[in-house]
Amino acid sequence: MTRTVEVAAEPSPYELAAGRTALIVIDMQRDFLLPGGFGESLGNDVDRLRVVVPPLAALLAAARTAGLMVIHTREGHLPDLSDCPPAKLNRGAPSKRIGDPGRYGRILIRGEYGHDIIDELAPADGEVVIDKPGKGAFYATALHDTLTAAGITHLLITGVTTEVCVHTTTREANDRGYECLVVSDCVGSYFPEFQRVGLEMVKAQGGIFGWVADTAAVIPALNALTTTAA
Ligand code: C5J
Repeated sequence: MTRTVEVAAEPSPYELAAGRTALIVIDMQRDFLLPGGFGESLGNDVDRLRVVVPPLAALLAAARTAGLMVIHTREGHLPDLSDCPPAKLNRGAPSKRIGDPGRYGRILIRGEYGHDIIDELAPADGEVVIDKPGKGAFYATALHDTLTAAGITHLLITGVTTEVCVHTTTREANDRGYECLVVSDCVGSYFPEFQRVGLEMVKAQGGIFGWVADTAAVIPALNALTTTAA
């Protein structure tokens, strides 16, 4: 029988299932988070994303100790941009487009320094890294097959940005039958109102996309999973 631990979540308690839960860390990339990077060059305040790093590092450590599968994602494109639709390429500030030179290499291009994950949250050996061309982590990737093969049914969703890649991935996961909990202090937006409303939308209408809880609720539950496994 699968061991479960209850997380005090909204809109109702969430059953954290041992062996069936994965932690998804979305797009904690230098291009989005580093001062002087792509995100900041668009006029955004990267500190709004950087507040996520300490709680997410603590959650990652607890998830690793509890033996959860950990999946990291990176948004980005091939150097020849053949996987980037014109509709995506041509939007945004004309001087700062995907593939243009940026402070940390070509913007959102695989293999560039800025495309990779920040040092504080670097993937550990054996953790899966999904390179995704879209906002959603399921689109044009092996994520669903990877999770299915591992018997994963529950997702703890974290990363940036709340209303873009976190929301798109959460919605895609719902349509594929996953039970999603968005960890509120481990997701970030450049826009405070989008952060607030983005989280409201997940848990509205009885949890239309899933559950919301913070690390103060999730980490003790992970620790309890670790303890009961011993
Ligand atoms: C954006 C993302 N905001 N990871 N990407 O373009 O949310």
